[in-house]
Amino acid sequence: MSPSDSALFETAAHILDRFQIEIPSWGFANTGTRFGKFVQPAAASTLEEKFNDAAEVHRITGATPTLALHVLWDLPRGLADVEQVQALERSTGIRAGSINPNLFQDQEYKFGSLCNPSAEIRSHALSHVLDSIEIARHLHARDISLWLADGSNYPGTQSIRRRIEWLEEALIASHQRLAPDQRLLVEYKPFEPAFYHTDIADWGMSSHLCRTAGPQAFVLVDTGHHYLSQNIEQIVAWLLHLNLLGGFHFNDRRYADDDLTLGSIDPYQVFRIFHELHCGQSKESNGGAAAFMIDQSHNLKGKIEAMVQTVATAQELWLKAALIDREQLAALQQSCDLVAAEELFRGAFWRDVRPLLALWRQSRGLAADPLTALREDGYVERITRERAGRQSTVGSYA
Ligand code: RM4
Ligand code: MN
Ligand code: MN
Repeated sequence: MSPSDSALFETAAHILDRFQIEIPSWGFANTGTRFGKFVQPAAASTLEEKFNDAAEVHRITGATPTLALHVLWDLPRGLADVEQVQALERSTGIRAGSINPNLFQDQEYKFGSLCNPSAEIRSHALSHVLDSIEIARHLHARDISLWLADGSNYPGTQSIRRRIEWLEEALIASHQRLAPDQRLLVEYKPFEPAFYHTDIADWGMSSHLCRTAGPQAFVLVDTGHHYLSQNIEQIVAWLLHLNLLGGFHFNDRRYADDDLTLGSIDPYQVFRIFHELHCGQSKESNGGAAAFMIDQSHNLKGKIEAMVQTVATAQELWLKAALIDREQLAALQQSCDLVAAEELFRGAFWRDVRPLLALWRQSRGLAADPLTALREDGYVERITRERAGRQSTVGSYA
């Protein structure tokens, strides 16, 4: 290696060593669309299987030490299931990541959870959030990640204003229960399942709610939760400016909340978001305090393969964006040298960093090509054999 190559490698290694991304337990389970599910024999159906699959992804990529958990799906008995999670943490080396309350599946949430007109249902929803905070505390999980399906389908059928007040009350009460090292992440989404109004529809509403709740509440940006053509990197820049960026749910989309593999449709957008994060803080950390999480459902692709592909894509785009010469870019921006600034930016995007990543992987005892390594190590074949025949429940739309 020439001196300049080895300096570049050192810089890249420093960046990659610090890059971690959280994977979701639901990414390993059978999921589908509202029209039905195509079951996969290798899909995880128990929490143990989800932890094992997460450990395999971490073994191959070295970048996914934590697993996001959904309370209803992964800890159906609430606090009573914490011990099992702790045992799985010990046996797999994977730690519990963000804790996701589930306020959208119970029948009583038909007209909303924290925003339901019924005080009784609102209080039931709030106690589930408080239980989730307690679960997170026992698991030493920093983040409680809140997504509400609340909203309405027809104009005039709900009081948008009353629901804002109920939401504020619930988030203030939730924030009071946080331990000093915990955070409440508030996710927004413009529509679906509600099709007329959604109670937390965009980053402005989410920002207001975080500010009202307290200093440990932050906005969660799910890349699929925007209207088409919205400038997500500008939202990220604003949230960084306001010190309100809590984290991301990464995925890609073509039309709506498609939950496709990160970078499969528009890798340039992910690069642009990553550039804002690199601008926002020093290169020391993984986007500052912002939690990087994947929120994808792999309906057609093999689940573990899709997850490994996602992590490798995230690493490539993170590294490309990290290597932008930001000093030179700042000078070009200052002098309004538009084409030169744009070419520098685009040039960084087009740079092939895969050889650098392969070198880094080898230097850290990982396989140079993670997807080939996954295919060769036999894990997926083994679980396909072991788990086959156990998934018989096929959900359908009607
Ligand atoms: C939502 C949102 C949440 C996820 C649920 C299952 O669209 O992205 O983060 O937990 O789906
Ligand atoms: Mn999400
Ligand atoms: Mn979503």
